[in-house]
Amino acid sequence: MPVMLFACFHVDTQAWKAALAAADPGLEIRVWPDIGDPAEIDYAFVWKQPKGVLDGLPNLKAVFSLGAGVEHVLLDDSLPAHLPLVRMVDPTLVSSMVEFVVMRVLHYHRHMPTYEQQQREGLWKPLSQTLASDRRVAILGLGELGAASARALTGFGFDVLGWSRTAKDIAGIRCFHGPDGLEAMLAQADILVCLLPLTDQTRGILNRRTLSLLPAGAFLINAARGGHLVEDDLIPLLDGGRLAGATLDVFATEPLPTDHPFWTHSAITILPHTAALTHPGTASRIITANIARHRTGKGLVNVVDRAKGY
Ligand code: NDP
Ligand code: OXD
Repeated sequence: MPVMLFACFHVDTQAWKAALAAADPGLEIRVWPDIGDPAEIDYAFVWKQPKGVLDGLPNLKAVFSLGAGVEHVLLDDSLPAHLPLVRMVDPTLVSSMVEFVVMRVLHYHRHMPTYEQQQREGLWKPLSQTLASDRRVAILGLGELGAASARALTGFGFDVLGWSRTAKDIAGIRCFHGPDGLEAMLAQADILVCLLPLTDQTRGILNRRTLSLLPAGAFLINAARGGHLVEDDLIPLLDGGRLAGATLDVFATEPLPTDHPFWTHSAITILPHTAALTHPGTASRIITANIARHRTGKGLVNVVDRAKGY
């Protein structure tokens, strides 16, 4: 019977244990720190784990991340260099993120911040409505989440732009890549959505310089990682009118400290890292199917490329 170390933090452990057991009754789950004999652990399942949880597991065969983003594992020195690291790729996660992105893009597109302010003032004042085809929505990252969000936005008729590391050709999306492509795209982005992995190349990519390339009055939606945004740069850009608003789901420090100035800024919407939550039921079936592949020698899917960092 394969044994899995469960070292996922800030999640409902009982719900996950039940979902994993339902997906594969033959998988034994050991919840960290009660791991029993370390030599019996075959697989580890991690999320927001303290550094070092993967130390001293001589027969570990693969590590699974509860999240699509894996920087939390790659930064942990206890991750053995030779082991496959598998990230979460789940259609349920993708559709949750698409909902989130569409929700916030429509919110800004349809002037909701202004209407909410007008309501507070008791002001009845219709605003002119920009056509979706005249609203340029740019997505940083055209992977599982970015490409699906881009496609969904084209369904509303938005002018959708997307940026990736490698060149892409996606029907209905104006695709950019590389550093030059980034600048060209930012100059045309009325609403900018970040769905990049956090790597050495993307850390701090949302900063005073790059965000100043956006047309004045643009909106930012960061649903990727707090490390993408240079937090100190945001409020001056909002107060100076370069940016009109920001939706932030992720932060450099989570939970966001109670005295952080983002909490009280009227142009910032804060979410507690819930843009797309990994669903125990669907994700457990995906992980156990992947383990079954591994055990029959077929090879794991969704293995992270350590050199790229995602
Ligand atoms: P993928 O690995 O599928 O896609 C990543 C995309 O980013 C690819 O298009 C890739 O380009 C692009 N990219 C990576 N590095 C660069 C770079 N240096 N320059 C330009 N483009 C780059 O990731 P997912 O779509 O599955 O997830 C994206 C991120 O979303 C996760 O890493 C995670 O941080 C975040 N996330 C946040 C959640 C939340 O609730 N807030 C939930 C789930 C994920 P290329 O295609 O050329 O390789
Ligand atoms: C993820 C996340 O990476 O939830 O999946 O942030």
